[in-house]
Amino acid sequence: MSEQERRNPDALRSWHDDWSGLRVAVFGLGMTGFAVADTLQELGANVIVIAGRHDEDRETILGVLGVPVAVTERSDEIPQVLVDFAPELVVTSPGYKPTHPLLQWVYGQELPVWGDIELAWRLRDKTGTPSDWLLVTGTNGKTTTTQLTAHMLAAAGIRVAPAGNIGIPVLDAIRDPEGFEALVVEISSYQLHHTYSLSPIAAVVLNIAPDHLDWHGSFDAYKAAKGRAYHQVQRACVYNLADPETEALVEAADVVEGARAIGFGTDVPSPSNMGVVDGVLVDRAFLADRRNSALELATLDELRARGLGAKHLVEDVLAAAALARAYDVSTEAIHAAVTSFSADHHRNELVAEHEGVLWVDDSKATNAHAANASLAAYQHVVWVVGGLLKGVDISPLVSAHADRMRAAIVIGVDREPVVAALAAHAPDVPVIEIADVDNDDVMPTVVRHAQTLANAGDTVLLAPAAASMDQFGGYADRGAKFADAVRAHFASTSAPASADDDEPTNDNGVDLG
Ligand code: UMA
Repeated sequence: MSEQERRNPDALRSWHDDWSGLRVAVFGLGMTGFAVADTLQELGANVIVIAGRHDEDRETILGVLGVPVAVTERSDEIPQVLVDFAPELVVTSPGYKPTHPLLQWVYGQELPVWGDIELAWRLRDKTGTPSDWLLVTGTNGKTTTTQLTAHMLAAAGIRVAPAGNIGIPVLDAIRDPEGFEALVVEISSYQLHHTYSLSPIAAVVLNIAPDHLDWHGSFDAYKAAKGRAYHQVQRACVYNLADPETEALVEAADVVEGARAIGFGTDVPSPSNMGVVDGVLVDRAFLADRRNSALELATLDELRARGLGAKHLVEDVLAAAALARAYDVSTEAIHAAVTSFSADHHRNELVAEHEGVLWVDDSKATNAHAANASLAAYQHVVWVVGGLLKGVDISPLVSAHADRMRAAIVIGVDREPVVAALAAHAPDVPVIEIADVDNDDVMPTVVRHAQTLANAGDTVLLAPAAASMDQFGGYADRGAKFADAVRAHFASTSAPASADDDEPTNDNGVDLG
């Protein structure tokens, strides 16, 4: 098929445009690939799915819909069926690295490559008026901030849904029969890499630390992807006052005329920022007289009562409030949302307290940056660490917290660099390596060792600074297995305290709930 016979899909910018017959190759058959193929099929496009793994259920459904699926055994092979199909557009799943041979082939063909979120942006007018979008990205805190923001908009009576990397493909939200006025889209760096035309009402990059370097190739490339969140923002680019990298991304962004930069942080805010004054979270950005006054949002005590007292969670609340305020949500609605919010499991969740030792599941700490915030919240820890390191050097994290470590228990496939970092930067800390153990026995073994290493006043902290897929079904599975193992271990001796009992705090007064 020659170049001339290709349609230009860039002209397609609405659900109601004519997508029929457009030849689209969809890469991946996970959550994303399925939602993309299903949507495009509904629009009458000519779709083929290329995937590296079988998924029986999804293949069956697509078979019924008449969408062909080609599962390729070898990732370095360009399937002939794809070449013959001569796609006019490729929509790729976020798991495919740009260096993946399939994408390399596509780039060589000079074909447009969109992510599912680019497609969803163009289709967001399915039920009539296009939904407004608020974007949330960052290395850590994305999911909590996305949930908080959606909760704030809902408290203001706006029909809103959280979507995206949080685990709900945006295309699923777009195709809700009733439609949504607003979507709060958690967007990962992978997803941002293939977005071009998004123009959100507001966006936040919560923080930036090296992560996913194996996917992006370098820290600079990762930062560049994150910076795309601010592209064409209409009203507010929200950034972290404690993280100059985020401000630099705002400065470099090409935004809609009139869009403002709004900083958030836990110090007293200057005009145009969100911050904390005498134990009260305040908005000094979205009011007329910001030189002389500020609007109260909630108190730190109210946050603590909801398990949101730790510094990084206060920051998430401020960031969410900035997005909501940019969307004209009232301070009353924000207050109502914050005081009724429940954080998810596996985020600094207290699993048990036994003989003065706290057992905490922060399995969501899948990278060094998140583990850093977690380790900083406890005085003395037996640290359960390791998994898939994703190409990140863990040494700075070890050296920053060596003095709080009672011991380290190292799990996962990438144990060697963790053990080496501990030997180099925490030479006095006892290290136990969990090797040659079935995946189901990892956490019971961890718990047995941890109990012998922890003293009263210590915290056994699962904050692995690594992804989980080497030994577990995901961070939630890893956290659940840890919690189950802790409970099983103590079941015979005494009943563990639940996280709902008297709200324990660490020596710094930070809530663990
Ligand atoms: N595949 C291959 N080879 C590859 C990569 C993918 O064959 O090299 C194919 C396989 O068919 C596989 C499918 O692609 O079954 C999986 O696609 P995917 O890895 O893109 O995952 P999805 O199921 O589509 O889920 C994705 C996000 N996953 C990733 O970015 C890895 C989910 O984020 C997201 O919730 C979902 O889309 C809906 O938007 C998860 C995640 O781990 C939670 N995100 C990372 C993070 O938060 O750190 C970025």
